[in-house]
Amino acid sequence: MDTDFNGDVASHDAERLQLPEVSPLTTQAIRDLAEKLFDQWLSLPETNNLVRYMLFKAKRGRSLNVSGASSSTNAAASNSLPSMFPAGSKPPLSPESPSGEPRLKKQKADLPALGSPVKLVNDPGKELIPQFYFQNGRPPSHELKEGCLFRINQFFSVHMNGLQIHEFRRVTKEICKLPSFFSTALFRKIDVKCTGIVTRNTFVDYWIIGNMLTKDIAAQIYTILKQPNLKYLTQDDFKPVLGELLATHPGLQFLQRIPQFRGIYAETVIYRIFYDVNRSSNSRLTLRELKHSNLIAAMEHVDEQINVSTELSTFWKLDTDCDFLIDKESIIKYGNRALSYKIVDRIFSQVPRKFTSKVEGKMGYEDFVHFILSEEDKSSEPSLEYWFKCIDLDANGVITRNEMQYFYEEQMNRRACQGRRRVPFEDILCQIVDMISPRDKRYFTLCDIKGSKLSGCVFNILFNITKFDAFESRGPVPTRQADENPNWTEWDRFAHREYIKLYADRMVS
Ligand SMILES: [Ca+2]
Ligand SMILES: [Ca+2]
Repeated sequence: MDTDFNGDVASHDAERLQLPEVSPLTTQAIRDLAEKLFDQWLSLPETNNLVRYMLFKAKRGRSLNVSGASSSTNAAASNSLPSMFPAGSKPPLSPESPSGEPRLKKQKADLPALGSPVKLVNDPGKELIPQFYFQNGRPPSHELKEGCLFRINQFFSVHMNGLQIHEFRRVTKEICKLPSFFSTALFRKIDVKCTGIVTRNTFVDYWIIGNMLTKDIAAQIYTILKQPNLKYLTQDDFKPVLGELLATHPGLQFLQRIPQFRGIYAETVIYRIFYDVNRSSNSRLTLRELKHSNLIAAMEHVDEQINVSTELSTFWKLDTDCDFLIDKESIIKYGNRALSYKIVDRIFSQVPRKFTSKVEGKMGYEDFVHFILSEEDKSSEPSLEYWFKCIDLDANGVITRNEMQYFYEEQMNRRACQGRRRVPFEDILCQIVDMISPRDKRYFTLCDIKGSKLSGCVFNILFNITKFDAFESRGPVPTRQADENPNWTEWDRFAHREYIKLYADRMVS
């Protein structure tokens, strides 16, 4: 959850909060810290249980009965609260300072510094809050630390002078429990002085004293890959890991023979990671996005090379002048001229996503990967967001009848040119509304679109004539292939078809 504080701070009752005047710089630092604290608190298992419990109670309309909710809070304030709090109950509030003293002053007197442990409160009436924020990460328990040290000592006892980079993989796998392709990145992170050696002490400093041991795998990866001055991961941060993965993965041996192909392969994998994980599409992968993803699983299955080859081979087929760019005409030819001019116009207006290509009117390879993943698997969330933006002509966050009609008209005319019956928009609209079942029948929100399994078909009706025809002749009944591989996504099926085509071409030639 990204907390947006814009404007909120100013609207608080400063008297009530008893906050001293602070400079804007300090305010920003406090906001950052508050957000960090909130994240940390939110990630605790106890918090998860509490929130789940409160949701459970709220859903049943029971009083949340949270300790700390003051019975004297005035009724006017509770009237303006969101309806998730049942009538009569109050959201948890911070208790008032009993002495009426400004809270910040009191905190300064009692606590040595921010980030230090919250002191035990002697008053038995007050609830004791266990420390949940540790400025440098949660320190390991005694048992965990001793267990890890034992394994480290055992390992380094036969490598008294330390380990070189090629000897470090076992440490990465067996002690850090990380995939072995993180070995080089981890080694370089520890060997800050570039000595080419990691000793027992430097490793203990980094892994145990630095509290890496207690982080979850997402936070470990984030810490290892991140540049020290940034608060997010960039695509470049993944290059060393991908390089190592592709060089060592048994399923990707074929790449050893074509080194120039390896770079582009690594790039494709990075683009796909960002397509799936970086949901804010700003090329800045945050720890929060990383925690919500199954990145490690995705990276471990990177050997499903047929998928990656599909993106590349399709790109090459379309890039007939070999300038590594794709123009509008090429996308029109995509999928046997399946897409309408109107939708291609929207893509090239960069509505769903701004192109990374620096050449006007042309998409680069990264842009193409986003396009093809969205086009070939319309069951994925990034794809639904991509096409939603295309259809939402006025960008007001809802798709209306007129917006759909604008796209459908071209489809109807194309079908008429093929001698097919014209299906009026009104008839199609009824079907579409049934398929989406929106909350309000006057428009579709992104939430409605994501909530229906048939949204992909709706988008095909609006701008992909080949898939529209296929849908009409077959209906939304699962195909035989779908029955055989129920876990496959639309993308897997597309990649499989393309792979068979490629294989057949190779056999012929
Ligand atoms: Ca080209
Ligand atoms: Ca709209």
